[in-house]
Amino acid sequence: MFDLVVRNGVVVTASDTFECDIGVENGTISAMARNLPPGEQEYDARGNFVLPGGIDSHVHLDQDSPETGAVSANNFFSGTVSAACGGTTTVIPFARQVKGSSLRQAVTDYHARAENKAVIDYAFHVIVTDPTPSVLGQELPALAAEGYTSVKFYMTYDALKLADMEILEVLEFCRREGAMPMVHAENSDCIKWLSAKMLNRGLVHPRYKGVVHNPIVEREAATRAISFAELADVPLLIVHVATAEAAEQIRSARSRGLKIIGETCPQYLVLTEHDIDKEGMEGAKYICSPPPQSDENRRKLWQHLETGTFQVFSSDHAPFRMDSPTGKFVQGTSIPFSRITNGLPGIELRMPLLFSEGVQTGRISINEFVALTSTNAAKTYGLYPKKGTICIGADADLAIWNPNHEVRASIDILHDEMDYTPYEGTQIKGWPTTVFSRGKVVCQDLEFRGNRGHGEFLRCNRPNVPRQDDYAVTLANRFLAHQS
Ligand code: DUC
Ligand code: ZN
Ligand code: ZN
Repeated sequence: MFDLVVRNGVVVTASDTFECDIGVENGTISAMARNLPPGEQEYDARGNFVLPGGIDSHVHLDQDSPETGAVSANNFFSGTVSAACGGTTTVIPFARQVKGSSLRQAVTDYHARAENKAVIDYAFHVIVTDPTPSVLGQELPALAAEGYTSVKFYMTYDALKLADMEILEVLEFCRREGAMPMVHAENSDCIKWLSAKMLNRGLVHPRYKGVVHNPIVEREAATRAISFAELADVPLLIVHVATAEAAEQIRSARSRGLKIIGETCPQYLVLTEHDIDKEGMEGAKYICSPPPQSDENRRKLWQHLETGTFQVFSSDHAPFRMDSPTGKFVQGTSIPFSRITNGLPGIELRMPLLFSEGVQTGRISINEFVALTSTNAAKTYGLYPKKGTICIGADADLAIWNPNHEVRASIDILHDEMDYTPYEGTQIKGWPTTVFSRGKVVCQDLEFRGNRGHGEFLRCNRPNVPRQDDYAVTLANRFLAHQS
């Protein structure tokens, strides 16, 4: 007898859409067929899609800023509750090295933050800020062997950024060990130079954040990062791509056969510079790096999403409250745009926003939605097929998706302990009404129903970066999805 049978749903993976029941034993999928025998628990998914739970592979949970004193609004409990209630069943936050201390120390520290709190499964990327010989020679190889197989580095922020030689050394490590490098690609000096120009003229309103992060700033860094990856002969994921200019660089690199992977986020597909332009300090709600850009840029990013430039869609959830002395205004309430804490919340609305704005509008197929929100991240970070798809042997992480359920986005319905959502008032059509993590209900009808500490640490295998045509969902698939 199964522990759980999910019946009568339309199962969707990155490649297929079909009707069948799903039998679950000990948290994993053990049967997929029509008319399965009964389970101890029965769930009727008739009229709904059954999707693999989402993987949010770019989230900052309980990640404070030692430089400014800003404190994340989410610990691993509230952050993962919020994720689960939006259809996500795996998160990959960061363990950030503080310059001068060890990476191992950072990993130990973040484990302590997550243990007994996370309600869904989690892995960690490491952030390298100080690639000393012992970090490169001992710590990183040992951590990769233990399941930390993705390494993020920055090209901006004084406390975080690496010099070109350091970047090449990190990429060399990734090549040697088969680890996945990820980069925040923005040119630090361009930002500083433009910021000084604005501030010297007294141009301090949040709107100037967008002016300073001119699209050239991201394009310049993305181009160089791609060149470094080509030189080191290693795949590279460019995180939170905000501009069509950087997306063009990714597309061009991929067309040359390089394994350059692009990630974008809801804020770049839904928000624009008009949001940052709001009265007074309202614009602070939309301050992140890189910030949303023009309407035309947003339109082009959608085109890039539709045509395969991006493989991963993450939230870059970085929650800092407007009303907290350690939030957006930790450096003061009358401060220029450059001193407002960077980051937007988005972990809960990531999947509903893309479903509503992408699938319902016909911009992407539901299979592409699954690929972008779950499957491709699992492949990229070595979690596939335990996570990221629906197949026999996979974890029973399932999001029962009601395509007709309408929700008006509002801070009142979210679970992330924030005092605002940048998407307030947005009408969303399609919602994950029940979410299972390893066969256990974690969320039902927008309410958390899981258990603190249910989430387990996932050791990532070496990434298997697929060739381009394995990532791409075929046109035939898209055609079929639109027929149904
Ligand atoms: N930018 C980042 O690089 N990280 C978190 C938040 C942000 O806005
Ligand atoms: Zn970043
Ligand atoms: Zn980030």
